[in-house]
Amino acid sequence: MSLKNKLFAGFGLSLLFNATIFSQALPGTLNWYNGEGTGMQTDKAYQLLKNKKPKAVIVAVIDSGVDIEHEDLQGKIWNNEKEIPNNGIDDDKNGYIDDVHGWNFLGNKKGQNLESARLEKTRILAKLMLKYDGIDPSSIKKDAEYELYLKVKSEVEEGRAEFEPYMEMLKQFDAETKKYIEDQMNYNLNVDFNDRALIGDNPDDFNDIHYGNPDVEGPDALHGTHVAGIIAAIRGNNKGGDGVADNVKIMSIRTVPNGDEFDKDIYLAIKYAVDNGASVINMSFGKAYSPHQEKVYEAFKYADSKGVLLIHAAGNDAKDIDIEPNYPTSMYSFQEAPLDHFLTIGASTIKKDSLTASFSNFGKKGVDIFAPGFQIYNSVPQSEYKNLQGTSMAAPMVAGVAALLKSYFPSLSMSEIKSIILSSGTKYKGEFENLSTTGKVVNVYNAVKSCQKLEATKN
Ligand SMILES: [Ca+2]
Ligand SMILES: [Ca+2]
Ligand SMILES: [Ca+2]
Repeated sequence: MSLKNKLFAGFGLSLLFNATIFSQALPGTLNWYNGEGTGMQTDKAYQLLKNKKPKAVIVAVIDSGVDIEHEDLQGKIWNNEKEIPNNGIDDDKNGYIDDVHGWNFLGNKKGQNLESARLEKTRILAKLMLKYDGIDPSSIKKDAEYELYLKVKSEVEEGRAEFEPYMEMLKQFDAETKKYIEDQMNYNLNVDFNDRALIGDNPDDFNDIHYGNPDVEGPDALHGTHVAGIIAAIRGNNKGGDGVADNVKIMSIRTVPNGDEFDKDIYLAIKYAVDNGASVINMSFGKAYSPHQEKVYEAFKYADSKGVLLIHAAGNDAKDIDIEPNYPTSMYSFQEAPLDHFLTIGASTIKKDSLTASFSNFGKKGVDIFAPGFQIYNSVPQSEYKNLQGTSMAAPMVAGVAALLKSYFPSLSMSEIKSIILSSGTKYKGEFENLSTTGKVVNVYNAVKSCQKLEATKN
């Protein structure tokens, strides 16, 4: 990929977060994702629900943080009723002090927050170079670890070589591009940057869990606030966009920095969400390497056993994830059986003749279904709004749908709801058919009709 393309695809947070940013609403696209045509038919589905009373559902947003004071998220933020804020006491004894709206794993007790981090390949290289750098190759055992060392070394070196020349001409770039290049060189691809020093724990010790702080917004909540808005933004108030679900509470769990998320934070975030009442967990993040994938899978199995639905963005590299995984995944090499409560989501567009978003990952086994992830106008911090795109936006569409269905049909299990989301989607013929297990785009109207039928059999 050329630098220009990379910068475009990667503007601001996007390479890390699977999103591309546009600053203005595009004509004719406001709330398209909830509409008819290629949309999810959410608005039409609400006609079927007029006389039904919903029950609030908690959705955990494991992300960069959420602006919980956003005007379009008022009344939509989870409140931990059993926790008294700011008294320095873990009132509900869940292991987290003053966690009123969620938790921030990327911070310390002083209230300082980690903003930028290395990519996982950079972290792996930093560890392995202590063992292999400067050692005569003929004396080294050529095992899998050594192969990994060579691979990440060349990837990090290639990355740095690509950005290095631009460091000399930073003045020519706008602020956002300049920051992107500097972040790559100083943090993401810098083996010498200790990205866990501020937090102070050992990221490889999963028993070392007393870290973080209650600041669920953090220094850069753009991505997480947009994700939260797609799920929950107030509908029909003529501000920003409409959320998918009208009776949800967002639990913000800050774990995703500008750089790759840590497996330990993801593991703990999932456990936190499950133990504190979330029914759905949105995961709009991903990375190429995952050193503690067995532990992440353990957390997934825990969520699965409790009937909590995990929803993961497929990623934005326009690649087949059946061949090259994007972690976390529903198909770990060591996994005994598929998880019942896991969905991987690709991104679709408003246009029927180019339905697949050009950046979206795909996979006949690894991606379950597609949902709108292009030209999505919704909330960003400071009560503002932006158009973003990415599979990061498609995943919360489905998190919103799952929450909507659970809120209006509480007698249905999450496993039944997941099956209905997959079976009730709109099928499209042609190439699109082969990009996911279902070949479909989510259809809320059909899903509600299926839920009504299933609910009737239970009464
Ligand atoms: Ca607590
Ligand atoms: Ca407290
Ligand atoms: Ca709104």
